[in-house]
Amino acid sequence: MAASQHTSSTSGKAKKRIEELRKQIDHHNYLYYALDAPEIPDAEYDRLLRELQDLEQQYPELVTPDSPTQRVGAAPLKTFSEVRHELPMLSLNNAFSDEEVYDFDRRVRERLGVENVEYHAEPKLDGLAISLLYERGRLVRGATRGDGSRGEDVTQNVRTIGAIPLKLHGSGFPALLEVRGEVFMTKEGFQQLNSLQESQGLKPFANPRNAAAGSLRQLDPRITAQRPLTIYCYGTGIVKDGKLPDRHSMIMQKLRNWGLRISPKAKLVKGAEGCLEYYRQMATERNQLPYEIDGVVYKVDKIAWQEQLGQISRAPRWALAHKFPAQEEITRLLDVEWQVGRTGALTPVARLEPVSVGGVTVSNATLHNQDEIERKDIRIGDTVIIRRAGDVIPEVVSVVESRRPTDARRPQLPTHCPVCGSDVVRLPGEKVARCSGGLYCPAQRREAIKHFASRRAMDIEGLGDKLVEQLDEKGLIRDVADLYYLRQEQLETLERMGKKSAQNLLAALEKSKKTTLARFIFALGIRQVGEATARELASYFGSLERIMTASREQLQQVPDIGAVVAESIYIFFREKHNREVVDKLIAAGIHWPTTTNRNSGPLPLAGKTFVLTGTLESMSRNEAKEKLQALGAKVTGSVSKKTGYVVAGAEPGSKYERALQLGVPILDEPSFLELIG
Ligand code: D41
Repeated sequence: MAASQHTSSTSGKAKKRIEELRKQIDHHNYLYYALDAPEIPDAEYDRLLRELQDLEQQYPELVTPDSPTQRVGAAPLKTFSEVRHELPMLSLNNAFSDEEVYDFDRRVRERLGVENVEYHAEPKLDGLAISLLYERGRLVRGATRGDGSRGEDVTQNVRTIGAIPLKLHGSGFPALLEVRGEVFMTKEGFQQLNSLQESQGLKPFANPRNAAAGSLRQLDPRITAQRPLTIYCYGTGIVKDGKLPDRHSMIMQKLRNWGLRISPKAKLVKGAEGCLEYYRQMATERNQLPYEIDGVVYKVDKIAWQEQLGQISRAPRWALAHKFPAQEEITRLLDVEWQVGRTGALTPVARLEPVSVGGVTVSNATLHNQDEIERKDIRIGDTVIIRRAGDVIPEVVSVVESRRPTDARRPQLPTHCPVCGSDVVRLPGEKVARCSGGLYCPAQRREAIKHFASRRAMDIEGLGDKLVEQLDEKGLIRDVADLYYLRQEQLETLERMGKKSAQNLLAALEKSKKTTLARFIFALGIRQVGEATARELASYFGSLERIMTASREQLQQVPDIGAVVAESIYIFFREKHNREVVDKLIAAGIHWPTTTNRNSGPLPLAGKTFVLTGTLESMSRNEAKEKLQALGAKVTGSVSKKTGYVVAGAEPGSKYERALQLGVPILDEPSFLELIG
């Protein structure tokens, strides 16, 4: 009796802690995914999750299906079962020209008998459409769009995607709510996945869309769990026992408040002119976006008008996809050259007859590696199809074999480095051939320096490719640390370098010394360590010293770091030359804020601007303002593109409208209270 009493009180304590942890983790998920405003470093989040996992392992009877730990991936399926969409998932009509957009707007206005129509304009993501069904706020089903009427039940896979809440946040949602959205992969996630695929000898994916589709339609959810999938929601399907706002833009804001991710780029625009302006804006931003889009979508904002317009053969009359021009072209392969990269890897580059692809002249394209050339059977002289996708380097997709000239010849992998003449070696099991010259090879040295200086690494403004080549040629820099020991009079001896530009460069170098640990680690150019891994390392270990001295096993404790990456980091810091360069850099004065500890870090809302509108129930506007300011936020009186959030209480005014127009996120009172803790 005494023993059992003891157990039940311990498990009572555990139950309380478990509930507390789940609440905290859900809160941080909401801030991270829906609001894109994380409050704590990844490492701290991981600690919470690990504590919860440990407790649940100890008390398995306390595990619930919507616990944040229940995302790891269930057992594999034999087949997917079929899902019928109660409300069909419609398709979109396409437009390719301004005229078609004017026609669309004219038809809409004529049918409605109105002069002006407001449209909700959104980026069109290149991913995979899915349906998420929430019952009393719990995710009960995820399904692919399929043919619009029937899709596949991918619930187990969808549950592994961190950006999809297992439980809706806050309150006020309908008892049954179907949310629709596009699952996709960021460009960075795609590239990392492909290098991983290649390092494991697996076939790389052709583009982020295929990678996303292939990952979601996996019979083994444990594989899906390892893929960098995310989502933006763009609409709703079935809704029961509850009401949604009467405008699409407001529904989107509601979805965000319920913890779902919606595009921060969406905006309200007026008429065809507004649509076209948005289209042009997105076309210029396209390459800078972290994910691929293939156009924009316009939707009549008023739901009553959407209903009035209805649909015609499976596509709504109230929506239009305005696509960017096709990005594939045909041209001739003139020659293949081999470029030496930062790690010595030889990459075959196609020299092409120049051709315009989606408005950009392309005369070079990547051929990836020797195996790809053989697999696609590409020969010099061939007519080839090339593709340009976003900011990715153009690639040769395939050969038009019927147009092959008789004298077409196979490209040959050189036996010696085209830059330094060292032997080219291809290790067994590796996909790429490498120059064995190491940092004696000018190409490798220069690439390492360019990478070090690049925007996402040390961000040394004005240190372009040409300058790096000159500095290297003159022997002024032998490694990245030498950059910080350059002197004004040395710089002035360079071509096209006056007094002023030399001063500017020195100032930029000085400025770059103040950095972050993650940037510094990334800048070192350790093989297999991209930006995301560098961030993980920085937040897990917190100091350079600890990263440099970590064992292979300790390195593998970091989320997403496996044996291969751990080995590469370990070896890098055991190399004498590398340690010397690091010491020399630190001696030059490179520094970063120590510890990512929440208490000593910057205030959570620093740099964010808020605008308050309407009446809050729980506090006066002044109190709200003070609370925000105490957290580092700036509170202003008018909404602009730079506004971070609009907090809307009851009966909000014109600021609310303005926020919708500009696509500024709107927080309702419960979400606001949660944000300020
Ligand atoms: O970003 C997208 N790919 C996207 C797709 C979007 N932003 N909005 C969409 N809206 C719809 C309607 C208007 C029919 C609800 C869509 C899609 N449909 C869609 N995605 C795949 C097929 C249709």
